[in-house]
Amino acid sequence: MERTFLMIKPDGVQRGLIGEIVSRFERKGLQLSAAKFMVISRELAERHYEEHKGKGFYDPLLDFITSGPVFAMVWQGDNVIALSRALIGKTDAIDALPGTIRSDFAVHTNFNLIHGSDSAENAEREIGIFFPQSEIVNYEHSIQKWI
Ligand code: D4T
Repeated sequence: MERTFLMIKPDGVQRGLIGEIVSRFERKGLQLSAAKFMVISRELAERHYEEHKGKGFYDPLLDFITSGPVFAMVWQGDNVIALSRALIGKTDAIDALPGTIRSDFAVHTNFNLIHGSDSAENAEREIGIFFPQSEIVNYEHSIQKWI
């Protein structure tokens, strides 16, 4: 089974969308493995977004992601990386398909509510940045046989 890192960004928290967003992943049948409500340090933000260093939106992105609390999570399930990216929608809300989180709630690319890992490699890297092994909960998700 695959794992991914999802994070409701400061705009999603401030707009009161944690419950709405989490419920979409729950209803899909994915399994929550870890969650943490926290304010990201500058150093952690730099590690998380290192692939964007040097781009025009990098500094504003770091300012934004450290500007308030985020809700960081690990989810697991078959194809969870692609499935969660599909539920989230394209980066720019204009391109996001109706019914996706970004289409339903986001207006601007820099306030796009949630991050989702885009590859297995990045998922493991990001999970490792945010969660020590001891905070990841392994348990039997009894509905899995029906998903
Ligand atoms: P994240 O990584 O936050 O899940 O977003 P995406 O995977 O959908 O998009 P990304 O990595 O290309 O961008 C990371 C982050 O930067 C913001 N951003 C992006 C921005 O403010 N302006 C831009 O032009 C782009 C491309 C939004 C998401």
